Amino acid sequence: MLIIHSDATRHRRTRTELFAGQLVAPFECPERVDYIIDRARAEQLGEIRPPDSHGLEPVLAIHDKGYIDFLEVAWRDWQAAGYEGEAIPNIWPTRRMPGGPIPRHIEGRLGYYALAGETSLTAETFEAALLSKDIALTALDHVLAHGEPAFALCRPPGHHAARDQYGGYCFINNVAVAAQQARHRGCERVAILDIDFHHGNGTQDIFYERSDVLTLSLHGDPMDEFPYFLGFANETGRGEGSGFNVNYPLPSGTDFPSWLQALEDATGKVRHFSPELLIIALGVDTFENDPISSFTLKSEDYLEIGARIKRLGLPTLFVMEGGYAVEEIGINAVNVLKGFDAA
Ligand code: SP5
Ligand code: ZN
Repeated sequence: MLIIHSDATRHRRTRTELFAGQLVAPFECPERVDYIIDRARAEQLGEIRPPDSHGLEPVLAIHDKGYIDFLEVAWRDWQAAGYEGEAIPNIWPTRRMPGGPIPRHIEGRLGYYALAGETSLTAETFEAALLSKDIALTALDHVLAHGEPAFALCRPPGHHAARDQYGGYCFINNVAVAAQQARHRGCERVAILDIDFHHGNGTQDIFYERSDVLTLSLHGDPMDEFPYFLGFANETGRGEGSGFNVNYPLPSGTDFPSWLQALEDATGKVRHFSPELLIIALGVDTFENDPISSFTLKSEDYLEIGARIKRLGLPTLFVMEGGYAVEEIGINAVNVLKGFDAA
């Protein structure tokens, strides 16, 4: 399988993540990509190619212009305010004070555009987010041109990012940008199947009122897990999009047999939709030793996941999302791709 990868993803290396009341070394670190690419090489998974530049237009087909402009200047404005740490929001337009104008001060603008406070913004953030979507779009080019699968080794991840919000380590929604680009290039129906441990809230929200992009997500029950405020089973789409969003909130401790049942239901819905393109939001934070998650999948299980996805017989784009058991992330992510290729 073709792999799109860039060494430049390592330029995003933040120092701080707000976690459990402390600033800790971020879970979403550059070494994640090192382990995956090393394993892909060792397993001779396929050719590794750098991304091509795709410009901003595909991004603006999904994201708000004001939001993208904010990402571009946020670090400069944060520094200009005299702040010395990495940029972290500390106030939001919450339930009792929504609806005002977008603030002028960077502290207010951070809260306006952030959906969570764990994701630090730094000098390299905007460039990194742009590179990550170029990786996804280059892999998409290959799938569309040849009908063959491809793996976009994206970092930072994307599925938590909404039209005008960042957080959950995500800034640009790579799978959404790729899906919209595929629509633009003539795919009538696109399915996005999100198997990251966390609900793909950004992706759901972006396509919630559309019937041309089917969104499905298997994830930890938001009653107990990030992002807490979206991802419930009764969220099935709105208007035109009614019936075109499917959520599988699963309890803490979910094991592989139970997880597979949800996957089988989801693949049945994908089949029924008969998309021209399948995009997998590939997170491996469902792994038993993941430090921030609570499912119990084992490394060998990821082979079976790849095989099940292959059975759909669709042109398939894999896009990397989460996975924080860094030493095992290479084995787990590459096992999905190996399982797909072997089936
Ligand atoms: C792309 C991706 O996987 N983003 C995940 C972002 C999660 N950030 C918040 C982590 C907070 C963990 N809290 C643990 C709750 C109890 N399991
Ligand atoms: Zn995740």
